[in-house]
Amino acid sequence: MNPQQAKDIYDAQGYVHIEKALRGDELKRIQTAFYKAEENSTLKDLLNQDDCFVNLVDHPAWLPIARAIVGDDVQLRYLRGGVIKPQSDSGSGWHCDLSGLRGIYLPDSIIMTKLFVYIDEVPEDGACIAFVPGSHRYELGHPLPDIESHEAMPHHVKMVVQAGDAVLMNGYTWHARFHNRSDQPRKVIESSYIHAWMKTQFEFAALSPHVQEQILSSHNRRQLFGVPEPGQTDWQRRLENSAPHQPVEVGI
Ligand SMILES: O=C(O)CCC(=O)C(=O)O
Repeated sequence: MNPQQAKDIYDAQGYVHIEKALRGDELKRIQTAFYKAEENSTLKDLLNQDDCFVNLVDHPAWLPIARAIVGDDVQLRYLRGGVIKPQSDSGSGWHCDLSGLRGIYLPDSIIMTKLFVYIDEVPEDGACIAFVPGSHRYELGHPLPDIESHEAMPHHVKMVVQAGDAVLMNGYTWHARFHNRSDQPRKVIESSYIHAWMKTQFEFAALSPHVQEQILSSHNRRQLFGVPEPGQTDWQRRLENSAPHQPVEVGI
């Protein structure tokens, strides 16, 4: 699956499953760093814990897909780890993250796309994320059905994933996390990509000098991590190898 094929699936369904996005030694390294952060209660601050988490932001398995989806002005909104306990009533209920947003025609806009990177497998009875395919095209205000369980949502598709798989989800797609009925905790790294002119949920200044150095040395990383670029407005920002920003003259 190349980035364009992944985007086509995402555009049709409102999500795309990227199988085996991480594997081998790289997956092991990230798993080990994640377990350490879990032990140290630093999952909410992964970027400061290990360079392998910084490297996830521009990872070749999904950044080209996120870039094709969001555009060349893509930037990170946040990145954090999370663990859902085994045998827990930990479902989220069906919802749409962007349903409260006004002034944008969401069925035809990309405002935010979420990325889930799975540290361990999530079995069928685990805390799977599930989607209603195509719901990212529903009209604004389309009501969620009044249902009593996650399972009762018509046409839903549950993501049963392996360690190292990733899922990209349009922020307007109907989705839910199911209760965890399995004996396994669910471990995931969640992040979100937005446009460079939007507000991030992390502070660059809160990153360690070492992490800041990793970011400042690259044009694309400066954009992805929201570091201002002297002489450029946030509207003008583009990743390298993009067509340059061309202001268009309108009106008379
Ligand atoms: O944890 C999950 O699988 C989904 C979380 C969720 O519903 C959300 O991010 O809006």
